[in-house]
Amino acid sequence: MSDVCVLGLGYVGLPTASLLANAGFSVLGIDIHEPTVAALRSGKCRLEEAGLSTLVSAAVNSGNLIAGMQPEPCSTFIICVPTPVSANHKVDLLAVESATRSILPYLRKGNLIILESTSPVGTTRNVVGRILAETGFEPGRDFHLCYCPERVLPGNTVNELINNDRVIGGFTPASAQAALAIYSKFCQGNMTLTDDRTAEMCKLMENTFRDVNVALANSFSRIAEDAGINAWEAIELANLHPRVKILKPGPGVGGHCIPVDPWFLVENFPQHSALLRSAREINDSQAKRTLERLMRVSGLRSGDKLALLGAAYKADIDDARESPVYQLHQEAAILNIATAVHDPMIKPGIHAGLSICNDLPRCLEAATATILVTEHKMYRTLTPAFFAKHMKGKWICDTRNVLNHSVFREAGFHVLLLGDGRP
Ligand code: SAJ
Repeated sequence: MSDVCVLGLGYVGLPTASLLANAGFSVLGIDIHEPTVAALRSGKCRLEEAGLSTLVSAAVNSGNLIAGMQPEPCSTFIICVPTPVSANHKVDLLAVESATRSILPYLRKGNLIILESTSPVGTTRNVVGRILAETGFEPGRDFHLCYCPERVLPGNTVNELINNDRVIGGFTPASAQAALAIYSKFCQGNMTLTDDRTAEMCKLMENTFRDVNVALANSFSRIAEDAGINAWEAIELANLHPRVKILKPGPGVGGHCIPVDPWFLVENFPQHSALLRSAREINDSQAKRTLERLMRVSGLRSGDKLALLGAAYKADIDDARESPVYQLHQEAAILNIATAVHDPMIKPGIHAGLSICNDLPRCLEAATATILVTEHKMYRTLTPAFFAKHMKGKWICDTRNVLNHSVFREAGFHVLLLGDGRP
């Protein structure tokens, strides 16, 4: 019998399972995606994260981490499955419900069940707890139940799983203590105990805080564009104030967390969520606005080709989920502008209906304009001569303020910087 069963071997479940295995637990990692299970069985890591493949192979080689598609009796079950929102911004808890149901035949008295997936307030007790209670066991009395959110920044997952502080929310104080005993085996950050509902709220507040702050930066960039000011310079100067830390404007907010999680609060508390909803709407309309602005000033027209550089939702990661590149592509398609999408980190192919290539000259070929969507390191090194060799037109829109604009302008390019309203 394994000590811990981790359900969901994604960006959080896989490193968590590996860290627990390397800490000496016998771990069973479960996923419904057969290739993910097959890869783990052969010690391979399908995710690009610093230090993760070494961690995974060490865990598998030690014999402490095995993979499967069905749970087995275990002392602890950790649920790390996705909680997306639907097109109308309603939470989809199907994966949480189904992972919980898969535990039902194996639930024993004294087990500890932990939900890590970001979830609406009340999910741990009202969804996970209630499903598990179908066995006749009661949470808090017969088994421990907890909500313990992760806080890892994709791209730095392993380091942050080990070093970040954590909040551990127990349905009962004894449940929180039981989870603390597990996490303290690999987490070196401070761990603070609370109840499950407060921990759920805390996670939603963290990501909503980030979303609202990016929306504030995006609002400032829009005002600066209209006022004829460079928002980047104004933000840098405002940040010299000891209590001001304005984030960076950009083409929109991507990833599987920040554009999703605020909706969990908006859905359940609409009467108090005007600011949250507005932030979501601002961030979601950045892509459309960027394209419209480029079309207003450049010669980009229906029938032209537009190159989009960067499909990952942020720099130097291989994750395109909810990336602003999708909105840019869709808005361009509505205007009959063909797009070619390049990314140096993402495996070439079709990703959620979008074709992504890693051949930059081909992406730029015959393009009238280029939008730099993601600030990958490699894009910072590109020279005007490289663009001039491959592009047809001379328009570059920099949404991240990473290119050397004066060098590009001297070479005859028109550079449109997001947030810069100076003539
Ligand atoms: N972004 C900006 N301007 C900024 C900062 C970010 O436009 O100044 C954009 C990024 O380009 C990206 C999006 O926001 O498209 C989200 O990126 P991020 O780095 O802010 O966050 P994530 O989604 O990679 O990770 C977040 C983190 N949450 C917070 O910082 C509060 C992470 O700690 C969470 O663990 C993660 O969500 C999660 O799993 O919930």
